Amino acid sequence: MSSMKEAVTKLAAAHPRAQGAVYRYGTAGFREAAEVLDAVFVRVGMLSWVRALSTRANVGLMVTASHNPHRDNGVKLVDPDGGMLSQSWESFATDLCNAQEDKVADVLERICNEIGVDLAAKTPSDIHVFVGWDTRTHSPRLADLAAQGIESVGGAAERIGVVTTPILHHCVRSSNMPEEAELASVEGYRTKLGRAFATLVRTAKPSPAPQLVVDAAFGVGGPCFEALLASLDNEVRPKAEIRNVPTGEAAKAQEEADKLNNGVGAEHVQKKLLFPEQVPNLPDERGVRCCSFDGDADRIVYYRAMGESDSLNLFDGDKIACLYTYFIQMQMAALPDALTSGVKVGCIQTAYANGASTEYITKKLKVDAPRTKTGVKHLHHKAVEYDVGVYFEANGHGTVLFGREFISRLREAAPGLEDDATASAAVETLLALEQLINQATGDAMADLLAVEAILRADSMSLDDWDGFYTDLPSRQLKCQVADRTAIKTSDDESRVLEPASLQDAIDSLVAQYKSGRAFARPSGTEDAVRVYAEADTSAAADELATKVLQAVFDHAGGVGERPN
Ligand code: G16
Repeated sequence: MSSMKEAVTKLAAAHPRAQGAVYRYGTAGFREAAEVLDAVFVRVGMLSWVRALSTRANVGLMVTASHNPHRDNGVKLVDPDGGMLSQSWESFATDLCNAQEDKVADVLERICNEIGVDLAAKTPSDIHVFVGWDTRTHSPRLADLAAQGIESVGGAAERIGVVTTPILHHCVRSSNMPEEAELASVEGYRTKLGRAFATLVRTAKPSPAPQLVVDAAFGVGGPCFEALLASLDNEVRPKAEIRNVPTGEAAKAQEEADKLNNGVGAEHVQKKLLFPEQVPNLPDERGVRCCSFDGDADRIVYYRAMGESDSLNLFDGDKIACLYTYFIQMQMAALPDALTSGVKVGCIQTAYANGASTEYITKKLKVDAPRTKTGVKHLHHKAVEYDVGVYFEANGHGTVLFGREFISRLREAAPGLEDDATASAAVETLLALEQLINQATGDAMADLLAVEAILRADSMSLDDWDGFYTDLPSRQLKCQVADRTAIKTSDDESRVLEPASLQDAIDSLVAQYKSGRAFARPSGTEDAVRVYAEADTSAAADELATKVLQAVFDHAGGVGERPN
């Protein structure tokens, strides 16, 4: 047995799979209770190095369970272009993580043979796997296991420490681009965003920065956003106050761990339509602009308390996508035809997108709005088909991808536009947006700065933004079933294929509601089935969602109490 094979087998044996565990690659990678993940981490560490060798580029591995409760953890694998691991590799990851301990080396060898990687060949000195982790108490240990996995197959792990998921994506992407390689670090991330944000704000009409309250969900976004804010020039820095930030005191570690995503954060606000704790402080902060990150800061939603009853006025991922698309279309309209001819703009959504947002994008902005399955990996994949591909999930996960050719076209044209101030400003704005908005994945901090810059640039109030369209009332619920993998859906997840009786039940329920729409799908990050319903009134949407949830419970083996 070669020494590498021996090292792999020894490490796999030292960190066996949890008894009876079947590891599934979900919406964003493996995600489970932290205590059953040791085996997964050493093995995905090994695989990430194989991926780096097969692409001859740096890749990344992020330890986080994002919006899940603190007890869970997970891994997000990042490809050389900064996107999620290619879907064609998900089955390799699944095979490796589920292999018997003494077969791990064989499965790894089989994968290497299949893709033509020789692990025994001389290790390239300039390639590594970036490893980052969030603030969960178990994350550093799991990151270390991943690094041991990488090193067991001769790879190099570059530990970048406690970062948001999008910072890790940024580092990987930049490190593989010669023109950006010097920015492939946490400091480089801040420099890049700071420069682009300053450009956008300086070209805007002068107006005082409005008050903004940020709920960091007791996650990694808190310390990272504090550092980012501190690095911005005084002159342009948003007037943001960050709340729900872990103090970092060891004595409070468990107490704060339990607060992560618990009654706070983007998932709580967007799914439950409830304010997070402490944000805003009412009634003093009625009408104040607020936003929430999720646990690893790759999602953001905005909101404010409105009216005497302090109802929640939500600006979810759909509204952010509409703001981006509207603003980009405005800049495009200011460009000479030669720069925009043949340029395709699209705004990608999922089945969760509110019908009113889709209508605004397609009818008002006259932009394509195709839908994909849930999961940014699917939206991202579609967005690259456009020269400007805006993509957002309603839960606040999204970004804008600018095609390389379109950006080159703008860069080359810029010097010749000096006599046309409007066109010149539009080019500068689009180029700065491409630098500010994360080109690899959804990024709460980058999206926050982009939204703030756009609102300032266009002198837009929250009322103006809110007035783009009125959401159709909707409700999202979830319940547990015995085996959620038994539920199969259509490609766009709008219909259940198995069990067929469940879709029949949903169809007959939807038919009873004016403007009714509903679907159910198994979550790829939690042990739950999610239900979405829309109808003409809030009460009707709530009722339809509850009835569909009951149908899921009845037809798909619900566990626990029947929802009512
Ligand atoms: C991940 C994915 C998102 C997805 C979310 C929920 O987000 O990156 O694209 O919308 O899970 O997925 P599901 O409905 O399958 O549970 P995060 O922020 O949790 O990593």
